[in-house]
Amino acid sequence: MTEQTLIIIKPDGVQRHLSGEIIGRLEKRGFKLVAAKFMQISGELARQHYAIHEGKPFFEGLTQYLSSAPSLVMVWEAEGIIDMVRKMIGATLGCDSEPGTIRGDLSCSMGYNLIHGSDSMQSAEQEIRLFFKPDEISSYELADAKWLYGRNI
Ligand code: IDP
Ligand code: MG
Repeated sequence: MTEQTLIIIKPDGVQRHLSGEIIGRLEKRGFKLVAAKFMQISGELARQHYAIHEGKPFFEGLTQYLSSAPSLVMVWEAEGIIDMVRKMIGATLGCDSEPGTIRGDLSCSMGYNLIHGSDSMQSAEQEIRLFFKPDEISSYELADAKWLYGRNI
């Protein structure tokens, strides 16, 4: 089933010049970019986005981190993309994530971990709605869709 997921290149990713590297990995996998916004997320929006973590010891630091400098907020689309991207991102903390993953290759911090990716269809829908109006999300065909998504079985 075609899914959409919210991906945020967080402030450390932008500051460390890793936006291109991260987008490159998503593009090379064949996912379709359907929306993007470069913005400094407000404290209020960061709290809404991470509302599920309210009350946890890292909540204040987390929302300060997300709102401290610009982020690149995007929606990517593909069949089964939510789980595929989560696997590409790796474990939550850079120090725990496997080599080959975005965090495992590019980060080693306890809380600064470069990227957010939605973890379920329900959270993807909520998160996308928080950052984008429906008319800011493009609907189009990729010219190479036949080769990317084709199957012989
Ligand atoms: P995820 O980004 O892998 O989905 P979540 O558990 O949803 O991880 O946590 C949201 C964000 O909160 C993480 O990406 C990370 O930036 C931060 N975070 C999570 N756990 C900790 C922690 O134990 N210490 C510091 N920051 C944390
Ligand atoms: Mg999460």
